[in-house]
Amino acid sequence: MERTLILIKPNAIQRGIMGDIITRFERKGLRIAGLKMMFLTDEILAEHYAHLVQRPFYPYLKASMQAGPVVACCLEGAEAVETVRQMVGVTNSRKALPGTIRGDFSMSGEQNVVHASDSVENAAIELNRFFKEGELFDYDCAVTRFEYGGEETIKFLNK
Ligand code: FUP
Repeated sequence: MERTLILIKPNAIQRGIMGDIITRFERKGLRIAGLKMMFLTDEILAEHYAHLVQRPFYPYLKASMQAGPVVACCLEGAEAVETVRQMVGVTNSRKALPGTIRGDFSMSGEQNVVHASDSVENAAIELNRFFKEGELFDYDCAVTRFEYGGEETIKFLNK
Protein backbone atom coordinates (compact mmCIF):
# COMPACT_ATOMS: atom_id res chain seq x y z
CA MET A 1 0.00 0.00 0.00
CA GLU A 2 1.20 3.47 -0.80
CA ARG A 3 1.61 6.13 1.88
CA THR A 4 1.54 9.90 1.56
CA LEU A 5 1.87 12.92 3.84
CA ILE A 6 -0.57 15.72 4.34
CA LEU A 7 -0.12 18.74 6.57
CA ILE A 8 -3.24 20.49 7.79
CA LYS A 9 -2.00 24.07 7.84
CA PRO A 10 -2.37 26.49 10.79
CA ASN A 11 -5.10 28.49 9.06
CA ALA A 12 -7.29 25.36 8.74
CA ILE A 13 -6.84 24.63 12.45
CA GLN A 14 -7.64 28.24 13.38
CA ARG A 15 -10.73 28.17 11.17
CA GLY A 16 -12.00 24.97 12.77
CA ILE A 17 -12.05 22.85 9.60
CA MET A 18 -9.40 20.31 10.59
CA GLY A 19 -12.08 17.68 11.23
CA ASP A 20 -13.81 18.37 7.89
CA ILE A 21 -10.52 17.83 6.08
CA ILE A 22 -9.69 14.59 7.90
CA THR A 23 -13.26 13.36 7.35
CA ARG A 24 -12.93 13.76 3.58
CA PHE A 25 -9.95 11.44 3.51
CA GLU A 26 -11.63 8.94 5.86
CA ARG A 27 -14.82 8.90 3.78
CA LYS A 28 -12.78 8.31 0.63
CA GLY A 29 -11.43 5.12 2.18
CA LEU A 30 -7.90 6.27 2.86
CA ARG A 31 -6.48 4.79 6.04
CA ILE A 32 -4.92 7.07 8.66
CA ALA A 33 -1.57 5.49 9.45
CA GLY A 34 -0.26 8.39 11.58
CA LEU A 35 -1.54 11.64 13.05
CA LYS A 36 0.23 14.28 15.14
CA MET A 37 0.09 17.96 16.01
CA MET A 38 3.33 19.92 15.97
CA PHE A 39 4.90 23.36 15.63
CA LEU A 40 7.20 23.66 12.63
CA THR A 41 10.68 24.98 13.40
CA ASP A 42 12.58 27.25 10.98
CA GLU A 43 14.78 24.25 10.12
CA ILE A 44 12.05 21.74 9.25
CA LEU A 45 10.14 24.36 7.26
CA ALA A 46 13.21 25.41 5.24
CA GLU A 47 13.85 21.74 4.48
CA HIS A 48 10.22 21.05 3.57
CA TYR A 49 10.00 24.11 1.31
CA ALA A 50 13.62 23.96 0.07
CA HIS A 51 12.35 24.54 -3.49
CA LEU A 52 10.78 27.85 -2.35
CA VAL A 53 13.14 29.38 0.25
CA GLN A 54 14.67 31.76 -2.28
CA ARG A 55 11.32 32.96 -3.58
CA PRO A 56 10.17 36.48 -2.56
CA PHE A 57 6.99 35.15 -0.96
CA TYR A 58 8.82 32.69 1.32
CA PRO A 59 8.72 35.01 4.41
CA TYR A 60 4.92 35.16 4.09
CA LEU A 61 4.67 31.42 3.57
CA LYS A 62 6.92 30.85 6.60
CA ALA A 63 4.83 33.17 8.79
CA SER A 64 1.61 31.44 7.75
CA MET A 65 3.07 27.98 8.46
CA GLN A 66 4.27 29.10 11.91
CA ALA A 67 1.09 30.98 12.88
CA GLY A 68 0.07 27.96 14.98
CA PRO A 69 0.52 24.20 15.06
CA VAL A 70 0.00 22.00 12.02
CA VAL A 71 -1.41 18.49 11.98
CA ALA A 72 0.72 16.00 10.09
CA CYS A 73 -1.14 12.98 8.79
CA CYS A 74 0.03 9.85 6.98
CA LEU A 75 -2.64 8.51 4.64
CA GLU A 76 -2.48 5.02 3.19
CA GLY A 77 -4.22 3.44 0.22
CA ALA A 78 -3.82 2.22 -3.35
CA GLU A 79 -2.14 5.00 -5.36
CA ALA A 80 -2.58 7.26 -2.32
CA VAL A 81 -0.17 10.00 -3.49
CA GLU A 82 -2.00 10.74 -6.72
CA THR A 83 -5.46 10.25 -5.20
CA VAL A 84 -4.77 12.68 -2.36
CA ARG A 85 -3.29 15.31 -4.71
CA GLN A 86 -6.47 15.10 -6.80
CA MET A 87 -8.59 15.52 -3.68
CA VAL A 88 -6.53 18.55 -2.54
CA GLY A 89 -6.65 20.48 -5.83
CA VAL A 90 -4.21 22.95 -7.41
CA THR A 91 -2.02 25.32 -5.36
CA ASN A 92 -4.07 28.47 -5.94
CA SER A 93 -7.34 27.69 -4.16
CA ARG A 94 -9.27 30.17 -6.29
CA LYS A 95 -8.42 28.03 -9.32
CA ALA A 96 -8.96 24.72 -7.51
CA LEU A 97 -12.06 22.89 -8.70
CA PRO A 98 -15.17 22.76 -6.54
CA GLY A 99 -15.20 19.39 -4.82
CA THR A 100 -11.51 19.58 -4.01
CA ILE A 101 -10.43 20.54 -0.49
CA ARG A 102 -8.74 23.77 -1.56
CA GLY A 103 -11.60 24.49 -3.98
CA ASP A 104 -14.20 24.11 -1.24
CA PHE A 105 -12.43 25.56 1.80
CA SER A 106 -10.13 28.35 0.65
CA MET A 107 -9.86 31.54 -1.38
CA SER A 108 -6.07 31.80 -1.20
CA GLY A 109 -2.94 30.68 -3.03
CA GLU A 110 -0.89 30.88 0.16
CA GLN A 111 -3.39 30.06 2.91
CA ASN A 112 -4.49 26.99 1.03
CA VAL A 113 -5.36 24.87 4.10
CA VAL A 114 -3.43 21.70 3.28
CA HIS A 115 -0.14 20.37 1.93
CA ALA A 116 0.07 17.02 0.14
CA SER A 117 3.16 15.18 -1.15
CA ASP A 118 3.53 15.47 -4.91
CA SER A 119 5.26 12.16 -5.76
CA VAL A 120 5.85 8.73 -4.28
CA GLU A 121 9.53 9.60 -3.85
CA ASN A 122 8.79 12.87 -2.02
CA ALA A 123 6.12 11.22 0.10
CA ALA A 124 8.73 8.82 1.52
CA ILE A 125 11.13 11.72 2.22
CA GLU A 126 8.41 13.87 3.81
CA LEU A 127 6.99 11.07 5.97
CA ASN A 128 10.50 10.47 7.26
CA ARG A 129 10.81 14.19 7.99
CA PHE A 130 7.60 14.52 10.00
CA PHE A 131 7.22 11.10 11.66
CA LYS A 132 9.67 9.28 13.87
CA GLU A 133 10.12 5.54 14.17
CA GLY A 134 7.06 4.03 15.85
CA GLU A 135 4.70 6.89 14.98
CA LEU A 136 3.23 5.20 11.88
CA PHE A 137 0.88 2.28 12.34
CA ASP A 138 0.21 -0.79 10.25
CA TYR A 139 -3.17 -2.28 11.16
CA ASP A 140 -5.85 -4.42 9.57
CA CYS A 141 -9.29 -2.97 8.92
CA ALA A 142 -12.29 -5.24 8.55
CA VAL A 143 -13.80 -3.09 5.79
CA THR A 144 -10.83 -3.26 3.40
CA ARG A 145 -12.46 -6.10 1.42
CA PHE A 146 -15.48 -3.87 0.85
CA GLU A 147 -13.30 -0.97 -0.33
CA TYR A 148 -11.17 -2.76 -2.95
CA GLY A 149 -11.96 -5.34 -5.61
CA GLY A 150 -10.28 -8.73 -5.87
CA GLU A 151 -7.75 -7.73 -8.51
CA GLU A 152 -6.89 -4.53 -6.65
CA THR A 153 -6.41 -6.50 -3.45
CA ILE A 154 -3.77 -8.65 -5.16
CA LYS A 155 -2.15 -5.72 -6.98
CA PHE A 156 -2.07 -3.10 -4.22
CA LEU A 157 -2.44 -5.01 -0.97
CA ASN A 158 -0.26 -7.97 -2.00
CA LYS A 159 -2.79 -10.43 -0.54
P1 FUP B 1 1.73 22.64 -3.56
O1 FUP B 1 2.49 21.40 -3.92
O2 FUP B 1 0.41 22.76 -4.29
O3 FUP B 1 1.55 22.83 -2.07
O4 FUP B 1 2.57 23.87 -4.12
P2 FUP B 1 4.08 24.37 -3.92
O5 FUP B 1 4.97 23.33 -3.32
O6 FUP B 1 4.50 24.98 -5.23
O7 FUP B 1 3.92 25.57 -2.91
C1 FUP B 1 3.96 25.37 -1.52
C2 FUP B 1 3.25 26.49 -0.85
O8 FUP B 1 3.88 27.74 -1.15
C3 FUP B 1 1.82 26.66 -1.30
F1 FUP B 1 0.98 25.79 -0.66
C4 FUP B 1 1.54 28.09 -1.01
C5 FUP B 1 2.89 28.76 -1.18
N1 FUP B 1 3.00 29.50 -2.45
C6 FUP B 1 2.74 30.87 -2.44
O9 FUP B 1 2.43 31.43 -1.38
N2 FUP B 1 2.84 31.56 -3.62
C7 FUP B 1 3.19 30.95 -4.79
O10 FUP B 1 3.28 31.63 -5.82
C8 FUP B 1 3.45 29.55 -4.78
C9 FUP B 1 3.33 28.86 -3.60
